[in-house]
Amino acid sequence: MKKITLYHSPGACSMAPYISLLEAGADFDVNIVNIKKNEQSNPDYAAINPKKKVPLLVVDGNGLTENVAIQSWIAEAFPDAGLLPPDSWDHKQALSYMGWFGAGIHPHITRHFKPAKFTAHEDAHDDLKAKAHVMLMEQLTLVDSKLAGKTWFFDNYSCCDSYFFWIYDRSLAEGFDLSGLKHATAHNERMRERESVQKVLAHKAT
Ligand SMILES: N[C@@H](CCC(=O)N[C@@H](CS)C(=O)NCC(=O)O)C(=O)O
Repeated sequence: MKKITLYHSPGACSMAPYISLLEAGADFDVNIVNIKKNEQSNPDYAAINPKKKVPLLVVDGNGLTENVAIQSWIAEAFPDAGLLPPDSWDHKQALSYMGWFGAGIHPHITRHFKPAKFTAHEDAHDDLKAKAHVMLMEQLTLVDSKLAGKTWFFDNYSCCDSYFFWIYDRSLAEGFDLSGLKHATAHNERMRERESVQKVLAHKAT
């Protein structure tokens, strides 16, 4: 059996693979890297993940970064969980969703959360945040339309659902009003009923 360790910070995007590992019934450890305490920059962690980000998945001593890759690995390592659609086209559509969430949506949340990372001018922060908000809402509205009439992104629950759960939840934490996104909001409510999600939400940093 493979030794699997997920490096995770509560509230961070590492929630998505954490949920997927639980959904897969995997035997794994969780090591907390609290980004609120900047622990991702600790030399010990930077030595195993020079990107200084979570998530990091270590499998038998080998590290894998980037949500899209980690989620894909989990789905392939635990095929019985059906975390990616079996049909080849749908499988690529699932990768397309996850690529979008990671590269096309997550950065807007980061810009809103930490504008100081993107400009040295404090008087530009409000403008940067306002633009990030507009761009984020545009993307979330599009995701909302994709979820119309659906329970999950595909016929069955997949790792796209855990990834979007984090996007939605993190956007709420930024204080955005998402109540107009009816399908995405219903998706979030369905996700919150899952045992895996409840367990991950209950796992706080110590
Ligand atoms: N492209 C990466 C993004 C990872 C990422 O930005 N993680 C955030 C947490 S949500 C992080 O570790 N931030 C710490 C920092 O930027 O210092 C992925 O999808 O895995």
